[in-house]
Amino acid sequence: MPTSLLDDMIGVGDMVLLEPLNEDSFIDNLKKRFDHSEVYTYIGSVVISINPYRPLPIYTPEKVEEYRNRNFYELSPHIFALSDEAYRSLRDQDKDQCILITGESGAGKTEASKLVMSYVAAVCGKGAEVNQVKEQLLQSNPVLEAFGNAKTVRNDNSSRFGKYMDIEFDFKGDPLGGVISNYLLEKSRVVKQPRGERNFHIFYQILSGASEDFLCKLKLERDFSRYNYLGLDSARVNGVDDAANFRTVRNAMQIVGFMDHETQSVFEVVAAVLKLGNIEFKPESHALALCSASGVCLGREPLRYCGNLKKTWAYYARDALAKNLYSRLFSWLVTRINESIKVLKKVMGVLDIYGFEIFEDNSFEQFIINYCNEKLQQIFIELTLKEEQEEYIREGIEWTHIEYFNNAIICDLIENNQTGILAMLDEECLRPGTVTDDTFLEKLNQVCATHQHFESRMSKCSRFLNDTSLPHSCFRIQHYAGKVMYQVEGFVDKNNDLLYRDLSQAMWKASHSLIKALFPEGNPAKINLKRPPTAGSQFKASVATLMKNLQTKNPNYIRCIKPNDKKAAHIFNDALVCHQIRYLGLLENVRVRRAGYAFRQAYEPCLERYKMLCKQTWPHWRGPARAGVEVLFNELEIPEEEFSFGRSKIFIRNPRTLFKLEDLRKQRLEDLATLIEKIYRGWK
Ligand code: AD9
Ligand code: MG
Repeated sequence: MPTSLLDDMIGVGDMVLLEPLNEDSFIDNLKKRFDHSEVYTYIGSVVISINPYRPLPIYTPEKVEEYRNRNFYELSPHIFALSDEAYRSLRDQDKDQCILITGESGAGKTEASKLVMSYVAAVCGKGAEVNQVKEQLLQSNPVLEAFGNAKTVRNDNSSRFGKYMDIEFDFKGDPLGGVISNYLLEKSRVVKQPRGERNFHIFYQILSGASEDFLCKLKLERDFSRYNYLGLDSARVNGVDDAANFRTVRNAMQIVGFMDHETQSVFEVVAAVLKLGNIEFKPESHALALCSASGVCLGREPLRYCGNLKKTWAYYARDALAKNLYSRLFSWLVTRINESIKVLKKVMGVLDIYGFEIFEDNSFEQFIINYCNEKLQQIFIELTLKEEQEEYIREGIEWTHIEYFNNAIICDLIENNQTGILAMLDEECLRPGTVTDDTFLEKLNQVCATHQHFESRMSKCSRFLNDTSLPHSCFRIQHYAGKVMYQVEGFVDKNNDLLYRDLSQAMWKASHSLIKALFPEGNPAKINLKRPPTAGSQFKASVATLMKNLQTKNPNYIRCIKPNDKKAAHIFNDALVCHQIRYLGLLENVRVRRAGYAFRQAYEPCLERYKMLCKQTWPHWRGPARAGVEVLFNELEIPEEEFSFGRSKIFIRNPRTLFKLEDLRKQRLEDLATLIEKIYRGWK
């Protein structure tokens, strides 16, 4: 199949046009494009995005203008084209949209979500009021990133929480506001970070960027190494200016609408968390005392907590308090931002979660993060097919169902109400008697042993008895994106997420009004003997709500791919990319798209593009566009089985037909050019 010279060089922009189609050609195409700084490629309307790991000059205001109001396929693939399409469908067809951004950690999801938001902000409405709304929406990003992102081994700016933001528009398509939902912050990071990683950015930002005066007020010292919670390695990150970022965050908080005293309170809590980490307990004192004397600024009154806790428990309680304080502060920030930006009209949702991750040691947090990614993959599968099917039905076209790998089975392993891992974990956490991580694992071994995607050496199933790569204290899940071994240690505790009631009460008694507000359950008048829901079940419920919400909207997909493990520009690791396109199911995606009708286009633009190929339609066709396309296809003798006339669009089955049209068009243009040149020469 001849493709154009340009395609040979930089690859085809839409994988649907790739000939032949196989894994090698798929990767080769991505690589060619990547080498030519073409980081976006389509599969139909799905955008594949490869992280360039360097600034590209393709997000300028001029580019925005270029993509504005243009048809999806008219220009080279770009995240702006998808953003434009989504925005216009929302504005003109009144269809709620959602943008689903997936990919593993470091693949570029967060950057993509910001690009979508900034594109939409650039093209929608003007005027002082609208601009203020836009600014508030955009500036919520630096605030949440400072508090919810951190440097990990995989990504220097890794999201440690999931975020879904609905941007709300009025009937004219002007933005009115938004609502943010956040998903489980990885709060264990507050007290401990894996080697080579950092705590949340805000801690380093405040120490680097706050004035002497402000630090003094907060009773903080500038030196990171003074704080136990900041760990020792990787305090500075290459290319990251913590001090400058601190100014950005403060400015953003102001734009979002935080009052000065609120900002002050927030930083006081951040300082309190840092100082909590430095509290030490003497072996002989079996009492835990959190008081202002120890440097924790929790209000004017000294705050004391005395209980009969052993030393290890004292540290445990201290860390539990720090984690709770911080994660509640985070949720409060989200609520507070929502207060500034909330209204309810037609919406465009942007989902940017933490990507699938495999570390050396994987714990409860990775389990939750990877579960969330399973659910998103699941919704991709459901909605891609659903959308595809619906379009055929809408347009009155017949089509046959195509099989697809379905990860529902893995979701079920995790979330099944009776036999899922989360249910097992909850059951253990609620069971009276001695409950440990090991008893939880035993239970898993009994219930999940025969599940295809579950592996454990202790399981009754003898499949893994001799697998020495799988320690006794671990279980392994074969996720859609790869096998992950989870250390069971800490699961029960993290799922329980209990804070000693006395500590909640102590916090509630603080004279610091924000801290008091963060611990409402500490109010003795409101003692609730019912156990709070576990971390796992809360997460499951919020993910379920999210999925329901997404299903009511028209989906737009950005599939992010990470080209290398080095966070480096210009490196394209074939094996790594191959692994990702496999688990993302991208090849199947192309096949589904092709098995039905590879191409579809509304009648008008189709006629516009090809009318030069037929005398009756060139240069003008008077009549409905559909009839024009009919005449055109007749004249070109395109076999009948190759296309279908839908209600508003022409559907073309085989990409070859499209190639043929394109080639004819190119030929015709060349002929015209030669002709014009001849005439021109004749004149001379
Ligand atoms: V995680 O699951 O939150 O750990 P993400 O969100 O997928 O991950 P992120 O968007 O944070 O990854 O991208 C990682 C880094 O890659 C960014 O900090 C940028 O330095 C770099 N990046 C990503 N996308 C682009 C881009 N379009 N242009 C330039 C980019 N650099
Ligand atoms: Mg991210």
